[in-house]
Amino acid sequence: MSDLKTYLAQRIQFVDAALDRMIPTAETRPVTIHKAMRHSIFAGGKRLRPILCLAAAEACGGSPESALFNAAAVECLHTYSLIHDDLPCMDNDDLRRGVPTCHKVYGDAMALLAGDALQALAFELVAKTQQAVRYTTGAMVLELARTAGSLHLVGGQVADLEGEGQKLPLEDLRYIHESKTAALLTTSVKLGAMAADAQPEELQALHDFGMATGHAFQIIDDILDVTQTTEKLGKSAGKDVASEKSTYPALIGLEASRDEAHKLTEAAHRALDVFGPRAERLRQLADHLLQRDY
Ligand code: GRG
Repeated sequence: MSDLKTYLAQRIQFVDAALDRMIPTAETRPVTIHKAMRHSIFAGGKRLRPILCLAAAEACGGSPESALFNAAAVECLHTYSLIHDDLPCMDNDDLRRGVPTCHKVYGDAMALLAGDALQALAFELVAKTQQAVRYTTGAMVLELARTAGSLHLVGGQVADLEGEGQKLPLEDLRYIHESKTAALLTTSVKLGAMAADAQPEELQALHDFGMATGHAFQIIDDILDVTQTTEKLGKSAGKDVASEKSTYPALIGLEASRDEAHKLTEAAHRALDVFGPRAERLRQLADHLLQRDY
């Protein structure tokens, strides 16, 4: 097995080449919208969700190619959520992935539409995934739809916006993390597993893995917001304090937040026990998310 750094670099290349093929070119009419979509997609994200999707497919005995449409789909959905989250009517951010946000370059209307188009494209891509024995393509579309909607991503964003300026109980914060962050990470691994025709107990294990890893991921994200610079993160640091958001560091402090993220990563490892050595990459990825510094 290649070392994690090489693996990540190769996987980013593999995913980026697929996205390049699957998203209309910047010369496709109307060019502005395709330029705007490509601006945000190719600004240099870490590609964690598609990488997790492909690694989950492999843990279930499938090929990365079988899950490639689903992997590209989760990146498109994720990028749509970032574009909309950055709009002036939401978090109002100028910087994302180290470059000016979509609306700063293309204006609010075009950024809104670029997000809309990426979300539609995400569903188109899942719909192109070949069905497996246990999972129809419709079941995969349903998996993404539930996560994108008001019970998860959108719902989490609503609770997040409504919670600004308030000290939320930890239970509410957990709900926000599960909805706006862990749900899409979970769907990423599940869509990889479904494309690879996972056994039901493997799908359940990956659900548990995704929720634990996703929760840890958001806690780390909140820690980085107060401990890292804007330059390092490629997005504005210190936003949570400025917008008086409840976060783990704000509610329980940095050390206890780190402990919590560690415990969740241990739980993510335990969830993978059913796979034995086949899930080694997923274990490495969970550790990588815990140790990341941007
Ligand atoms: C439906 C508009 C809308 C929003 C849903 C997902 C979300 C809620 C908002 C996006 C912004 C945000 C703070 C999301 C939480 C998850 C998170 C930390 C995203 C950043 O993910 P990374 O670090 O980003 O993987 P890159 O740029 O590397 O892909």
